[in-house]
Amino acid sequence: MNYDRVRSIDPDAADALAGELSRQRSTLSMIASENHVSEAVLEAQSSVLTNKYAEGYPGARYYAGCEYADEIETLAIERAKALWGADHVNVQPHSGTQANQAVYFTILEPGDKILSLDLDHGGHLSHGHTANFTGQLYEVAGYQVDPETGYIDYEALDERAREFEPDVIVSGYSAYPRTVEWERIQETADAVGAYHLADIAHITGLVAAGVHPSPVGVADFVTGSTHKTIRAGRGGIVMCDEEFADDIDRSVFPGGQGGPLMHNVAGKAVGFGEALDPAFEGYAAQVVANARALGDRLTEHGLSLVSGGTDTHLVLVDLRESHPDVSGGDAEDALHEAGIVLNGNTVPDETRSPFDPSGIRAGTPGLTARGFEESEMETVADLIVRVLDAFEDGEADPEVVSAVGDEVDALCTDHPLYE
Ligand code: DSN
Repeated sequence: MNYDRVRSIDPDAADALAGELSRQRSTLSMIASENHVSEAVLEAQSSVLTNKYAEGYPGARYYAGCEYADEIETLAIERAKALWGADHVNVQPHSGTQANQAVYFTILEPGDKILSLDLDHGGHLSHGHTANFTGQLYEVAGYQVDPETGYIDYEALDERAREFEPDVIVSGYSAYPRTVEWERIQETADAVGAYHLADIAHITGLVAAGVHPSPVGVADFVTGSTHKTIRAGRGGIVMCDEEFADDIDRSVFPGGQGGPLMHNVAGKAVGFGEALDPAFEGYAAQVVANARALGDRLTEHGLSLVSGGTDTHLVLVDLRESHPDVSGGDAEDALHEAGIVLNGNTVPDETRSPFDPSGIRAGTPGLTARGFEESEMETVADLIVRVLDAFEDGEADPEVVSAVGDEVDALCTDHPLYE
């Protein structure tokens, strides 16, 4: 993989592209929402379909010359149906947020009510945050995790729903490490006459592989992204029953988007095809086993995990007990310096700020794609703790950071990426 053609006309852009390739090769990507796609998906995403306008849907486009766009989109749709078992799938959303937007546009009017998990308890901006269109167009109330257990407080959710009478309850989260009980939320939605949107953006691949229960067939709408635990390149999807199919399609295009990004749809087709291979189940199971190994080892070192562990691809560490003088932001910076790339994250009942929160979130999809297994995740946990323990007066000892960086280099060399 090189960027010679770019370099011949644009050395600055080539430097940035080559720099990013080198960064991914030489660091441990542990941002829970990121992954490394296969070279086949990369090739599909950088294909000539980037040149094609294809407003509409297969067989009913607003432009000529869409025969291959139709083929690739149909492949993506059929493969998605096989992976998740939904009646109807729209593969055009540019991202998970655009997938959620399509659902809101289908079922809500401005001023209608959304009930969703608070952002600092693991929710997502597109579930009703004031900085997002959802918080500006709709009335939003929050539910929370139980402060004692870190698990969703389903009883409190039910009570809140009965008081607030939402039009939609949103489940599915961006920093929640535990299995979601879709049926319990559906019972509440039924009791209050609300729709149920399950946003499985983070766990799309885990659900496809059957290592997390599926909300398909339970919730009215299921949205997801295609680049986190499933390795199909950037984008979103919406799934629903046949009864909402036409409305969802109209809400995606022309309601919320223009022409689909057909090169991304091609990436989805190829990535979904890869996920239909039985080997993908092994990958997804390893993602979870790796997250558990990481979490267990961090706990052995005295770190506190929100909910005490994980059932998914991520762990959320609350640093307040073990490292009260280290903020999530400072931890993120020092670990980044050592080549471990994760993010500072808010924790339930956050006492700092979203810009410099009290926790760190770490995920295993990317390292698992590079072939890491449990024993190496334990080594990674040891490295993370060495950096956290090296803090004094708000700064990590540079010698420790550098020594950890050398060990990160060795791990990366053992697990080459895009050779
Ligand atoms: N930005 C993603 C995450 O990190 O969870 C969600 O959109």
